Amino acid sequence: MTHLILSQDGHAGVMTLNRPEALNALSIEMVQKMSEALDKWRDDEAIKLVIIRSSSERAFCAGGDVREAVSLIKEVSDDGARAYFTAEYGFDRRLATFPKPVVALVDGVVMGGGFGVARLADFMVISSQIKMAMPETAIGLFPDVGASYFLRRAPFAVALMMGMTGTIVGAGDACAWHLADMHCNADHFDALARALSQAETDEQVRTTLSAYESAPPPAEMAHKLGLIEDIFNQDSLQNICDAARRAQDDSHGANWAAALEERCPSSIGAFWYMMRHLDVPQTAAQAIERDFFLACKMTARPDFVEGVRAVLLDKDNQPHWSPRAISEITDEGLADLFDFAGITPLPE
Ligand code: QUE
Repeated sequence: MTHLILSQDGHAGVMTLNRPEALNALSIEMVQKMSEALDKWRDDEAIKLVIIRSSSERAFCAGGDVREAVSLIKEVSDDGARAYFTAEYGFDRRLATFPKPVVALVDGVVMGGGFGVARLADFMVISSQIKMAMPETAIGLFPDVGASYFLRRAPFAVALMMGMTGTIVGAGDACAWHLADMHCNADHFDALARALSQAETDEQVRTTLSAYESAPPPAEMAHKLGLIEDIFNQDSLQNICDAARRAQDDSHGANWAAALEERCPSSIGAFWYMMRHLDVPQTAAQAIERDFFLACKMTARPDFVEGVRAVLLDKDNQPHWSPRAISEITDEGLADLFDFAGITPLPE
């Protein structure tokens, strides 16, 4: 079975993710094929836009194939994950800088590296059934693929909440927080793709999209922005954890407090530090290039292999993190994670 189907429909180059048994998790082979397709379509005058979608209503894409990254570390070398991230982020950067309109049609699970693919497109169209998250703090990684850039479309406290806790967001909140561009009934995705394939100009892409837009379902968390700000706009990691614990009478507050206790302390700290202390990336490509350095550092630490073991391989959900708790995370330790001396950048 081919995990990526490439086709040309009218003026559109279409990529259909087709690995439903792994919720379309992105293997090196899939992202390399996607990169080759973009390189070909960039210079092909007959192609006026690109559409990215899934063959399955269960998932747009669950993320990077972190199982593959871990087997490279175990079988090749400590920096074996570098090959994985070179392929994945190389595609992400191509996508973010592609000169023709890219439309992602998103239904079902859209998480991690899959959220990246959807959001690095120019137009992210979502169905009412999406489950959207950046879940990497559960596996000792960090919200990558440019998340420190694109999550800022939402209020800052929401970006921190999503990145630190991996909270799953539905279509209503995704629209309310400007994380997606528009809602369209998934039953209309085929007709929308067909209509888009007839568009010859950027303007026609826009008007076609507008014609298929419909009201999203009600937001579930957006009315809790005040609570989210009270918790996540604290000036230290420990104060965020304490504020979440004080909010446990709220169902979301209880989930955030639990996530901050259970997920990887270094991953949570890394994202918080990146958002609070480092320069704001000016472009998605800049964010992806910084993420490459941090991914090389984070995947050379034991937490990544341990997190993938606990969540995806053994599925015992009992990871042993080191450091074990956020109370053990120091600013000096976090600053060390962002010392990129000696790491070769993401290749051109
Ligand atoms: C955090 C993640 C990922 C995850 C779970 C997390 C991730 C990812 C997958 C995944 C899911 C289903 C599959 C698969 C991978 O799960 O990035 O191969 O079949 O790809 O808690 O970052």
